[in-house]
Amino acid sequence: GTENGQATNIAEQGPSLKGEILDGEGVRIKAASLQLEHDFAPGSDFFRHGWNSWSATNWWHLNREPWRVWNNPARTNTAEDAATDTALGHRSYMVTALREGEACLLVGALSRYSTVLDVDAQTVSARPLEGEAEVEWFLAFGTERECWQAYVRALRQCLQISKKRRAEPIWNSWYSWFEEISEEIIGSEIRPAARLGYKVLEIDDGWEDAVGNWWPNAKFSSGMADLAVKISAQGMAPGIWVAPFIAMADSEVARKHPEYFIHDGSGVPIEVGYNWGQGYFGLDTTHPGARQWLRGVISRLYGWGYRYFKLDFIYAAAYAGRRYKDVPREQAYRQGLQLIRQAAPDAYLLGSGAVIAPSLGLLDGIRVGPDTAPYWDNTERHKDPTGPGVRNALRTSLNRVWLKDFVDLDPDVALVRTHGSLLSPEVNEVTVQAARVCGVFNCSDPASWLTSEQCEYIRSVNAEFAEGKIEVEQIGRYTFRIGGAGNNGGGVA
Ligand code: 9PG
Repeated sequence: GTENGQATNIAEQGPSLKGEILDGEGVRIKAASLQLEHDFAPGSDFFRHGWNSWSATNWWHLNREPWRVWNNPARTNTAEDAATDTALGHRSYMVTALREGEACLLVGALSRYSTVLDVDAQTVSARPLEGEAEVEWFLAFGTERECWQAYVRALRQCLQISKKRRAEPIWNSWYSWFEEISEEIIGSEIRPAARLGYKVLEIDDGWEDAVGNWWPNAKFSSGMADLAVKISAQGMAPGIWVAPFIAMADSEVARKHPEYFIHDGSGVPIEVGYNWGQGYFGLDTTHPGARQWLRGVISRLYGWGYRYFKLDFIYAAAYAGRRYKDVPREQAYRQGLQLIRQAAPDAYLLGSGAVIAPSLGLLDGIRVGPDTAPYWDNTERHKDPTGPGVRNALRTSLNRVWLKDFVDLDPDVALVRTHGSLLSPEVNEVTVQAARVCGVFNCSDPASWLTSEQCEYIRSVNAEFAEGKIEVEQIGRYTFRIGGAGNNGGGVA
């Protein structure tokens, strides 16, 4: 660590420190930054944890090119932290680890804010994303399992977070209808979803006038309150998708109030990501006018009766750039989330495209991987581990199961249907098992696309999740024993 510019060699602090690291409980060091020498072999496994929900996350290898989006700057801007992304070396956020044989070294932060950890053949270097004067660092040495257990224990003690809510089974419109939804289509899904035992019906992207114009488009001419009433009448919580921290350049708020957005220093809003065939701006959640606008948007949706919010693309509030108040960007992000919480006090808040570390304690659930799709992989997206597909979604989500104590983990929808899908029934079943492992069952399959056996299966899975008694025991890095009531006698996934 460095203190007043002086480097402190922790190895010289005596055998006691080394002993603490070695006993598997770990050791804490307060410092602005850390640099450690390691003697792991050049081909050792390396754990890369990405910055936001969609960011590349995997156990990888030190002697290979870094695990990240390689060839697409627009996607780097959206799915990684563009300000710190690098092709030059292995970079992780919040926590990293090395593993050779049975030996594992974990270096992580006990912080509400993101940290940047670089690993090369000789060293691990750790620093805060935004230059806090001091971070509490955590080091553990032992087996991989001991290291993660110790880190989770320390993080729990440090952040004092416990889960408050448990996600109930959710039907979501995205992975079947995408933007083609209308009030007729949503209306026709309500009764079947209730009959299959879903407890939340979430209307995803496609209802709004435009991203930034958070009122219904012509396909929802009866208004959104009407659907909320119909969903509630069937005993489900009405859910809605909204991306409150972004707006398209031609949205009303961006045209009238460019000053509400993160800018380049001269007041010109900057592009903080790219989707729907265009770039978009990021809300400056420290700007009083922007805050009032945000409160208005969330209160309106809450007022219509929505009690489950899928808050999407929210990393945008933490994008590097200039703001009204000169506060660290992840502090601005947290202020934005706190405001949403006030405006929707008893709603379930799911964050997607969420920055992981600063979301802990504020969100009920977090999407822990990129989008899934009704196919396994898309080879046109070569070297983009953040692109849609079951493979990418499962890989990233299962590498984040250790976050389970802090927040609900949404691995994205499971698929049961065989209609309108390239997936085999075997892969479908893996997506359901991933839902059990992560604890959140989300599905977009319309009842009318399913066989009666598939309907029956979803009904039993929904009952299992509604009861909340699924027992999951992790027995390996990617191996879980799944038991508990109702799971057809359990099994190993
Ligand atoms: C609606 C969708 C669905 C989906 C969300 C989100 O990295 N990206 O460029 C990227 C783009 C879109 C995206 C995810 C990542 O999809 O995850 O569930 O709600 O928006 O438009």
